[in-house]
Amino acid sequence: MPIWNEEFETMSREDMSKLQLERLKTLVERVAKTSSLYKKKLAEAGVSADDLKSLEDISKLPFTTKDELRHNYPWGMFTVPLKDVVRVHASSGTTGKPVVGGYTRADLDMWAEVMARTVSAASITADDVVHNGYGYGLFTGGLGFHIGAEAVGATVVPASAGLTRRQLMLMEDFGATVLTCTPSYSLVIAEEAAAAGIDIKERLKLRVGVFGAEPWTEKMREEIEAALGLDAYDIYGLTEMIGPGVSVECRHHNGLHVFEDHFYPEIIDPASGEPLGYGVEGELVFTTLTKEAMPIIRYRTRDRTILHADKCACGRTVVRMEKVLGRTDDMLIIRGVNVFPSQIERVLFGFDELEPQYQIIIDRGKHELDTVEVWVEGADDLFVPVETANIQALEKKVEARLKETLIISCKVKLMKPHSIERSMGKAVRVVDKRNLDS
Ligand code: DLL
Repeated sequence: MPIWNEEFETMSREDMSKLQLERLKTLVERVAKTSSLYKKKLAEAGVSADDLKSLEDISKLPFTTKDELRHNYPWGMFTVPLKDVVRVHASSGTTGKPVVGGYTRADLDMWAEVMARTVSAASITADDVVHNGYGYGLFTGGLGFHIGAEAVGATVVPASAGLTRRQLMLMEDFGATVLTCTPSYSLVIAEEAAAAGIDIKERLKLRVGVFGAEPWTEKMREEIEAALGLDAYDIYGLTEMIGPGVSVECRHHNGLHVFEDHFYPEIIDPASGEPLGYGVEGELVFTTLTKEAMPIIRYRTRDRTILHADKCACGRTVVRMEKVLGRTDDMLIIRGVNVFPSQIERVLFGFDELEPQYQIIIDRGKHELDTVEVWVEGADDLFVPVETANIQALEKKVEARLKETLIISCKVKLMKPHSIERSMGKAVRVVDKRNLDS
């Protein structure tokens, strides 16, 4: 498969480091003049561009947090006059104000470039019909994929999310070979097809899917590939950096290639902030090396992963990040015990009788005691005919496995297929009723 930009994607480590240091110095020099936030932060840290002698010196620079972005809502993070900002996007966010991203014309060109690299890594070419089921609008997914697929000359169908039956019809009629949407929505499409008696593998020509914007496991990849008959690629990105286009898998599926000439990645210890090396799990931090409208220094993503620097069999030399392992801030504290939703998911996915559709409901019961219910859908044959004893036995088995892993007890409720509410975008996995007001 062709590499879109050989020069940058296969650059030697030495040349890449040199380029990154040059770009980092230029960035620091510029924000010290154009951003009141960074002017203050750099002065407080007592650092200037001249102190950056090697890339390791990046650790002298202060971090940027999501809270700072929120405090500077809506335009406070921009370092160019608004007349030079030609587009804005925003992440939805469940509480408070959204996080805004702004783009100059040059930023949009850079986005098209990294998205062209992205879709090329996922083996998409001018011969493909790309059915784009990411939401169009403030969310970066729809328009981000749109410009990348157009840049490589593919035929783009800007379907956006929703109206699932219609999506199936369009994919069939237009001969879609590629599907792009959230991994959870791809399963909604598969379910809708099954319910309508449509054999996707027979009637559709899908060969590739590019799924991201939310965490998904290898087990989910297997389910999606089997249900839709395609090769599923993971793509990662965030509004604060650019949207999608930060990293993507190639056909070897051994981590996501980071376009590090634009987004410099680091892994840090989330507690101390100390940089950790390659091969160690920690929090992912990014610096935008080339963005004009909204440059960000050392942004704490809260996403947990591991970086690798060895060359990939595809020929790319850029750093790879493993599939996101979870978030540092999705930790739930239940009856004083730390619980990660990803631990619960791993237990559920260990049972063949269960489907990858679940929700974790946390509430505060009598005597201020937290309760956890795990709702998970069972496979069709568990319910036809309904064998209450079997269902209860399975619930007990899952409860026991969860207790072993989490230490605390959860109540498991086995649900009929399709009974947990589906999302057209990112799936809602945790419903914490304890702090709905915050
Ligand atoms: O989700 C951008 C995007 C659109 C990525 C389409 C991929 C495809 P935000 O809405 O700002 O941006 O959400 C960013 O979503 O910090 C991660 O926690 C999560 N996330 C994104 N991609 C992945 C992924 C877009 N592949 C936040 N795996 C990030 C796990 C992901 N989590």
